[in-house]
Amino acid sequence: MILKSGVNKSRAWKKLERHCKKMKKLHMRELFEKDNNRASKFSIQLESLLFDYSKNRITEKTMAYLIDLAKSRGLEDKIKAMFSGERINITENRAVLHTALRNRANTPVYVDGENVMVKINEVLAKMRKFSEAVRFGEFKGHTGKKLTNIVNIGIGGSDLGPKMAVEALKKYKAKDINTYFISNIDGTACAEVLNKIDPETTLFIVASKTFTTVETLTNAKTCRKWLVDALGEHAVSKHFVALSTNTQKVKEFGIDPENMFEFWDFVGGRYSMWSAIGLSIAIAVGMDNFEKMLDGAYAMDMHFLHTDFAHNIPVILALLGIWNSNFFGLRSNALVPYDQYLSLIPAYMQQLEMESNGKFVSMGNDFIKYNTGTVLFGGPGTDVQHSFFQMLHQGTTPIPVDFIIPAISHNEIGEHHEILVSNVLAQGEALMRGKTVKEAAAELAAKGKSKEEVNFLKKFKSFPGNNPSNTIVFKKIDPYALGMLVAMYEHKVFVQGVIWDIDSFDQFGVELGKEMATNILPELQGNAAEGRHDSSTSALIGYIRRLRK
Ligand code: G6Q
Repeated sequence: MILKSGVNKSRAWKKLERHCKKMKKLHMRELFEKDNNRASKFSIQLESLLFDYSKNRITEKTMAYLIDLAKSRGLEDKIKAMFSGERINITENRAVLHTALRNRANTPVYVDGENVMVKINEVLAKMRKFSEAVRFGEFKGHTGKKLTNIVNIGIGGSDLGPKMAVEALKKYKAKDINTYFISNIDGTACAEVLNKIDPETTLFIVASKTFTTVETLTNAKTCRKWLVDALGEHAVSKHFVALSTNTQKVKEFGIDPENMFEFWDFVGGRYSMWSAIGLSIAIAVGMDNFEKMLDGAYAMDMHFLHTDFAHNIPVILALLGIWNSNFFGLRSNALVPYDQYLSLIPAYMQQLEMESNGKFVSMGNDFIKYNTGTVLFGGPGTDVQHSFFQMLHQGTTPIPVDFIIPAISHNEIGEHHEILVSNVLAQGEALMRGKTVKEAAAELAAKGKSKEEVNFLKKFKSFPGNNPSNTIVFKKIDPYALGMLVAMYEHKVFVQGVIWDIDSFDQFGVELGKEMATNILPELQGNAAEGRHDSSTSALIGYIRRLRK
């Protein structure tokens, strides 16, 4: 039977709760000592990607119970429903088909009887034609110059994906193309980019699914004015393109629909970098590389769709997250890529996870009584070892970590990469093993510390260990590996949403603040009488108005 809500009341959940009580008494050190095969037992390889999850507080029984939980939620059918275009985003009555965008086998995918692959392929072809024309200097600016500054104007899902991917694939970028991203409504974001570029050689890409987002439209208007002031109104068609689902609004903004790259409401914002939203990626690294990224994601999609749960990377990744959060009560996760090119991956995944699964109403329309999405934060290693890692090692609550590391660097200089790799491996081992008070005391004594010093310092120098981590290794950061990696996390988020019984594809939570900002704006400008606010908000409006006078 598939439970509609109240997953925490299910038999599978209760079994895990009882099992967890026993597991809480075990230290991972003991689990490793008892079983030499633990690493191979708890790791999965897909092509060059190795997912090692052995450093979790699990046994074979844990995994069997977790898989039972997934099955009891009807996960297999839900996965099929997503891939086949069912309207699984129930609050917005939409299909969820980012997988169709990278359906490299081109098998038909139907929404309301229409094979969406036809229009997906048309847009991919249009992206290829345009990105190549820009890259090879055939599509020129108004004054005949090559367009070498590409400015993506978008926010949230229309910014984070392209920005992250362009950074991750920097090594593949055309040397003469500079890519910029303007997202924040803060005028500084616009000003800082406009200060660096020349209108004659700039292409603005206005990326907005709805074409109604205030930040994007405000930034786009500012950039349009800047361009028109320099080159005149006739220049717009050579310097502005739009990526959107909303042709009407694109027209109203003053961009010719000929210069629009379409996508559709079955593509969620935070799942959209595979669509026309990826145009800046295609221009920066070339359409062949963009398609290799789609190929990598497709390989992960096929693995997710066709592999039994026990060997299915996104499924296991998701279940471990639920195990750590719902059963051990660990409410945050760190994501730490040991690769400078992946420095924006944590911000990207933060939106993916927290916007998708930060929900409190179930698919059955009830308020949920168990924890759903967890906090995700992170940054590139080794930098973050010198900031938040202290808390991972000696805080009062463990924080599960995902470590991501390519075996080979794009910049093999001296020993840099080996030092980097030794650090990531050491962190995982240290977080798992820890150091007992006894071990700390012995070390201090061996260093010649006095008995008093040893007694005083031994607890400070001890580490509890038993902190879960996953390690994801692949050969090298290339477009294909990036595609695999992102698709892996997308599916993880989906699986967790299914188990928590939430709609992972809406984001109503971002709306309340937006509405209130619309009301506050005229009050701040002195164009409207002050509305009804709490005393703190009123006082803040007053104080800022006084400072701005
Ligand atoms: C993502 C969200 C959100 C969205 C932005 C921008 O899933 O929907 O981050 O991408 O709000 O929206 P537009 O693309 O419509 O401007």
